[in-house]
Amino acid sequence: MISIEQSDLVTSVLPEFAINLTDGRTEPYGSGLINTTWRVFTGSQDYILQRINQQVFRDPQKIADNVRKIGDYLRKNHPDYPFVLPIQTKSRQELAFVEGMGYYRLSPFVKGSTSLDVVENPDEAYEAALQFGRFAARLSELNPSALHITIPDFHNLRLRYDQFRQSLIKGNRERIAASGKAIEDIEAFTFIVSGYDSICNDPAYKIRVMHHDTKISNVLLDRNNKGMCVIDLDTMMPGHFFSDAGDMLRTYLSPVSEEETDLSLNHIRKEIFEAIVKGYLVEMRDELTMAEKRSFIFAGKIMIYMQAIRFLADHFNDDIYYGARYPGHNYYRALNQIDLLKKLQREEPELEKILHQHINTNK
Ligand code: GN1
Ligand code: MG
Repeated sequence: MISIEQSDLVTSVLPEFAINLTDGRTEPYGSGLINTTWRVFTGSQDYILQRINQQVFRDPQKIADNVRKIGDYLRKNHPDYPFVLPIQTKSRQELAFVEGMGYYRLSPFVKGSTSLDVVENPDEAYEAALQFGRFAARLSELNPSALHITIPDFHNLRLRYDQFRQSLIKGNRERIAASGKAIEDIEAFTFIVSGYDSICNDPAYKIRVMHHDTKISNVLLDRNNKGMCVIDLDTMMPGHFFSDAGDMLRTYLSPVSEEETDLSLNHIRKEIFEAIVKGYLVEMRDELTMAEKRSFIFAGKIMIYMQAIRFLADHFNDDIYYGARYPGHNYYRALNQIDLLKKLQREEPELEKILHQHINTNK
């Protein structure tokens, strides 16, 4: 990964954009693992600057095209939706390319907005789920194939599983030898991969325009903690409902994140589950098929399992994708996700009851 000097951002990157940011000061911002983000302070309006990770997004222009397409669609069909328009470059592009420094995009920081790193209460989960549901519902008439696929096979669980198997063959022998229990746990959940295959072959599970990164920090809230809109459209592309619903379950249900190594703190909060279901269905009740609604919990399993195998495979592959801030970082992240998956499985009967109450009512 190349390291970017903040002074270079001000002298080489910000001048590419069609607004005057000569007085800008940048500070690292957020907690994303893939792109690098800064907040640009100007004294009045602030901005969010992001460098696109080209190892992951091989063709950043596809992101720019998608964002433009979605922006145009919303402006035409849902002008009330508060879409955060990116700032164009001097040559009217959505991305600035700077030789030796990569691709950047700039958006206004929405005044009065905040975002959260963890879901603390059901109201927050409800607001976030409602926002992701609203975004999906607003885009439900946009033909998914009109969008580029910005990361091929991003949530292809079959492929992720094959990649995990590959990492067992080609990966770091010492790390693999020390991870017997985790590997065994992963193998005990392969029914999720088969379930995923069935979903992909069943027309009752539709191809939709999905966000693919529904973590809480991608929702902007106003001063009263009401959802305003969603952000981070890098992975807006055709997909299945489980990507968005499942990643909300993965990242909101537990009071601690995937970074937590004290697994006794990981647990499933049923009231948060209920809030996610309620919030999402406010917007998506008429959009989702019955098969999709019934698979809400399975969506969570797919996404938690996928994250567990991605982390563990990366550990075996010497952390080439996610990086590691301490020895074994991706191993512990994987253990966290395996633990979460087991706990979700344990609570499933209770969660099913809650789910069915909401599917069967017309609230
Ligand atoms: C990555 O960079 P960030 O934090 O938005 C990853 C997601 C994972 C997440 C796990 C493009 O997202 O799929 O769920 O890390 N994004 C990509 O924290 O790989
Ligand atoms: Mg993201």
